Amino acid sequence: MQPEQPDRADAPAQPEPQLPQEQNPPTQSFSALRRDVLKGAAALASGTVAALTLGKGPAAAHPLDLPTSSPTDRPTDLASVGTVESAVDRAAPDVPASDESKKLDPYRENPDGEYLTTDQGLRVSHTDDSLKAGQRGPTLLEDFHFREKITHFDHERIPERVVHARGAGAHGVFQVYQSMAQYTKAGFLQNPARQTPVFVRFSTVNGFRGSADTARDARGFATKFFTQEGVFDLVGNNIPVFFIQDAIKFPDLVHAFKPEPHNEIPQASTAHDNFWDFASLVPESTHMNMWVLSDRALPRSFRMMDGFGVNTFRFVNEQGTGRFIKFHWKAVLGVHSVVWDEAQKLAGKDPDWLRRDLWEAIDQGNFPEWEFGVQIIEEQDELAFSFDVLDATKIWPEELVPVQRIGKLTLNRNPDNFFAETEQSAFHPGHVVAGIDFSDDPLLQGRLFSYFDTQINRFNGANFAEVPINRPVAPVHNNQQDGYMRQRIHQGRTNYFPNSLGNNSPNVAPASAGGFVPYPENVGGQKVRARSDSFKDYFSQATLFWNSLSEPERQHLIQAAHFELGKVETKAVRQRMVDIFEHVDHGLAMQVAAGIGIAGPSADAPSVAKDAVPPPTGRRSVDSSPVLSQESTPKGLVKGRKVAILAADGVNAAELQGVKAALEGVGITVEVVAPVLGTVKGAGGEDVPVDRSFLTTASVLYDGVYIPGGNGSVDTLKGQGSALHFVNEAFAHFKPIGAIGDGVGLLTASDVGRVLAPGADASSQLNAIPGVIAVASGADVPTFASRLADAIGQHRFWARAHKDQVPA
Ligand code: HDE
Repeated sequence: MQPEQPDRADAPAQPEPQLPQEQNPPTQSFSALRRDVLKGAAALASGTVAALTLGKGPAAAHPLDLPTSSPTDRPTDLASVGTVESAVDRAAPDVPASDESKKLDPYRENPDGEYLTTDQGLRVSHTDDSLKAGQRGPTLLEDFHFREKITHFDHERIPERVVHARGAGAHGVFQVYQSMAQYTKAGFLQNPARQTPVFVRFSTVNGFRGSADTARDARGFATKFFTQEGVFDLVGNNIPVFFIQDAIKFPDLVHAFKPEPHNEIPQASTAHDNFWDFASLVPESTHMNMWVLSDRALPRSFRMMDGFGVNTFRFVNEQGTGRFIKFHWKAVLGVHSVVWDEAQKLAGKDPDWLRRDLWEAIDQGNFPEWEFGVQIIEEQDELAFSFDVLDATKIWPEELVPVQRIGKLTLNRNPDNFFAETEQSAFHPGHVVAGIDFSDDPLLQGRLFSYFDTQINRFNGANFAEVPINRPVAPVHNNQQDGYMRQRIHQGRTNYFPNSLGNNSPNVAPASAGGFVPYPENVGGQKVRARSDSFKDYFSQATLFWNSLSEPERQHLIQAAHFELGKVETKAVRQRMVDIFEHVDHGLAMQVAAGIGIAGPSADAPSVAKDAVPPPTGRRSVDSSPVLSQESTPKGLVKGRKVAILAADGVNAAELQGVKAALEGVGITVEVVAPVLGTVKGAGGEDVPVDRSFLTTASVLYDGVYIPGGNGSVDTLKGQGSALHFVNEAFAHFKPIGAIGDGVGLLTASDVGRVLAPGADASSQLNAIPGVIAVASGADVPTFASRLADAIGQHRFWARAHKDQVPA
């Protein structure tokens, strides 16, 4: 920080801006950073996070810049984590804090208490009227402030990503559990004490930048590791396979799933003729289409989905030994989904649902976590499996190739600015570090070209790596120069290599000094436009996926196919898709056909995949993989879940507040929903604050519902369609519902009451329904709250019968 200039003596104190440097010097000493971490951790523990705001100026440390979890927090034994505690809660680590996460500090700008200036730093005295010749006269061209303000506004947009346009990002940290030196020399995978800062961007694939978060789609899961040896981008999805095998088909695929070109309809949806026309003609897409029709395409939260690198990469160790690998992210909270009806309603009620969830969770200190996993196949086993290891439409079943959990990712800080960070983050699978290399997977090979090209388009030039969010923390020295928006100021006379006038700097680095040396793979063969026969088993893993799903998941998939294909007007396309499903499973084909006006597979069914070949026999394979079912996902962690309490005047305030406090105590966000905002009067005259009115919220925004007792309250709610609908909808979406005393009456008054046998005791019938907890007035509130929290931890109760009788 520089001393204040005399002519600024009247201005609020402000540090001078600092020139960006190639290697950002630490802005704080380690001990100061440690102090901030401890302060931050203490604040988190005492719940006073809000009081700890960014200090002014570039040198101030953000208490959330640094992680509060340790590599030893490995939640391998999820049972030991407890039912409602996240692994992140455990003791803060005693590992060196890394100055790397401060790299954005020099670029931060905080207007708090400052004067408005032009882009040139000139203070502006008036910004609400343009400069005119007379109060009612024409605007003068001389008005540089007007022209700068409007011109800058006119240029506020950069091209949105052609795919993955809609996204949300967060900062975090990665730590490896133990050295992976046996397999890779990647610096960030050697030392469990090393914290590598990361920036993660989640996205949908199909929709435009303003589309809804909950569209049926794959989700992008792109991670930028700012390692000390350079940036490593793991640009993955939440689905482990892809639609196509060769990158040259990507433009066709994307054109087919995007809105149709003549009328730009539909937005963010594959439910139209073009997409399914393409899918029915490209059988290699079948496996991915099964995943997209499954619940995986409707994540409840970015925090509750797994991630996959999809393509096959290589680990290379110090000895030069290469191995095929696939990358995984395993969500500590488990993989959970919403139902399709809910997803569609969320798209209107809160199109920012997933973005908001991520933001709020991090804001509340419920830091999302994933374990980093790798599957490793030795080179000599390249041909040992029934699938080709280079085929991105295939998984490596975990039963055959276990996922080794090697580290943990924690997202602990929201961006300061969406555009500067999330929108401008530029990912590229070709950003690798020494120790990680590519395979010949033809999808990956094409991606290695595409992403650099796309960034040049988005940033109007090749200097995108100089934008603060993309800057490596490793030093950058090369002879690349000039171009749009060049930031770095190259010093010295030489800008070429080799040179003698500049001491041959910057010089190339041998492998021993960390220089990247491509893996010396043997390649050979004829130059052909062709595909290996080993890629032509299009269906066996689609069948494997189908075989692995639980019954509710299968029904959801069939309903999804009914919806998607039900929107397809061309009958021949619907028929061809049924014929494709016939290759996966006859029962599946028949059930899909039954919902879309098709009799069943046609006599032509074999011809939809003329060049298909069965998987080779005698190689390692499985018919089903239980881990692919969301039924087997971790459950019980409730932090960051949301519960609505339905109330009106006359509510039993003790029952309301007791349950609210207990749920909040385990990290659940609780909102009181009432007919109008303000307060409701408790039966004893207490004022209970209301968080949302029925008009401004909906059951789809919650994981569960609680109805406390209180005659007056429940009588009012029984007379409100919105309250009855709230209950119906939560029930039909399989959500936990709890009610105490009179509150049970709202359940019986809603359509849930129709599933009960008349005359018999309502409460005991309700309690027999999975996920419904109905207790009498005077029941022990903590016990009830703990049962409700346990139910929330189960996510949904798919086994709930009769739900078709209750309208959502
Ligand atoms: Fe991408 N993809 N992709 N993709 N992709 C892009 O790059 C591309 C593929 C993925 O949050 C684009 O910066 C080709 C597979 C994610 O910024 C573009 C092929 C997987 C993101 C591009 C694929 C992905 C992108 C558009 C076929 C999962 C968003 C904007 C060979 C492993 C990253 C951009 C972010 C973005 C090209 C296939 C994941 C056009 C040619 C497979 C998560 O370059």
